[in-house]
Amino acid sequence: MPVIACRAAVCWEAGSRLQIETIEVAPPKEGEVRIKIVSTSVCHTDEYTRTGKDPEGVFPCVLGHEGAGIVEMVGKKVASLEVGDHVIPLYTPQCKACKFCRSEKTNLCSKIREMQGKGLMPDGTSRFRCRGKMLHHFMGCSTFSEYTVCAEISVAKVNNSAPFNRICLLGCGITTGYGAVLNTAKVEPKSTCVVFGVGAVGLAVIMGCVKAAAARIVAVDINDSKKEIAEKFGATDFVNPHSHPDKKLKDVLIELLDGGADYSFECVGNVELMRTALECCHKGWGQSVIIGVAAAGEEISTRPFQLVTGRVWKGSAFGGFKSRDSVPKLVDEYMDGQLKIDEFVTHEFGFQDINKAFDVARDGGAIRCIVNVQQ
Ligand code: NAD
Ligand code: AHE
Ligand code: ZN
Repeated sequence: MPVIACRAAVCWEAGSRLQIETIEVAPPKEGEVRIKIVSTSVCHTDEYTRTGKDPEGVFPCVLGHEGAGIVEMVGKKVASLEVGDHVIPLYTPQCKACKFCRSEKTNLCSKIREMQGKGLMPDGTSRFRCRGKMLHHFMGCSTFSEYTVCAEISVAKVNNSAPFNRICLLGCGITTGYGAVLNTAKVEPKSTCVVFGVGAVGLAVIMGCVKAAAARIVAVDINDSKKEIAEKFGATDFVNPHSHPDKKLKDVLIELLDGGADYSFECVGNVELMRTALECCHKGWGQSVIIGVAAAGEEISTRPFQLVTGRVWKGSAFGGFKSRDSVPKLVDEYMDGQLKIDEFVTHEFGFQDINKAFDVARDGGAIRCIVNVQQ
């Protein structure tokens, strides 16, 4: 069975910049497929994991979880995918059989979650080697490689006329923010919403709030340059906390929204901001959804009275979408002009320049940087 030698961006240890290496990618085992990745992007979670802050970041590894490509080889007993299918790898799989998949209440399939968290394929081994060493997988996707191997249940087959360098963004950020509004919060028309953090996830939240016909959408970011794009997406107000040095941010927002928000969304990963996001919610009914990923060991806190008086704290992973069922539909929505993706793309690089994509993502100026892996 052919092992492929190809280029991949390897993160050898926590904190290191990625290195373009020639790696060996083994053929897919039973229930797996090998995918030629065409385009990928850098999500904040890749950068956060690269720094070593995520306990589930296991090194050396091939990072990346926002990608799109073409099935190159299928393993035994793969029934739902064929060579040549256009696909998006999914860090939240959908086996359709586990307790979680059978419940309408969650999208958190548990079938392969344990091994995925250890950076391994479902059988507890890796398909990647480089310089005589095993490389770990990441989030079941490892899209920073010309070829990767994923479990069949972690792959969505999509419309084969959709552009890879756009739909790769449905592998995480856009789907996450959009679904957090429509599936997790279920925002109603005329609601008031606050979105903390205007990155790709925050903008997708704004897009979801517009779709839900929210009356007020307040975007909060410490970077004033995000005001323009937030408003372009449909934010009605922009608040930079640094412009109110003498006031608590939650008081600024409560005043602006006549008692507080119906819904708030934390899209940064800052535990202090998560508290503000809960406490700026309206007494009696306000709901706050945590989307941001906080570093290992960090905890959230608030006075229990905040909850006793009717505020609700929730969280959302992959926008609450049942992944294999939903991602193909989102691709179709994009193709029909119903869902924005192009507007999220601020930079585009060849694979050799993947570290530049990390640099601009870190600088805060970028929304999403596309990396075309085959270039
Ligand atoms: P990003 O880095 O592109 O955007 C973050 C934004 O937050 C930036 O505009 C930045 O200026 C702003 N910001 C930073 N500190 C701030 C503060 N104190 N107050 C207000 N704004 C602040 O990130 P992203 O890729 O959009 O991801 C956002 C978060 O969501 C990350 O924590 C990421 O790990 C997480 N995430 C979670 C899921 C999930 O399924 N739950 C999926 C994707 C990403
Ligand atoms: N591994 C971390 C938590 C990381 C985390 O929260 N991941 C999000 C996706 S981030 C995508 O950019 C998620 O959906 N988690 C659900 C899951 O099952 O992984 C930790 O703290 O241990
Ligand atoms: Zn992500």
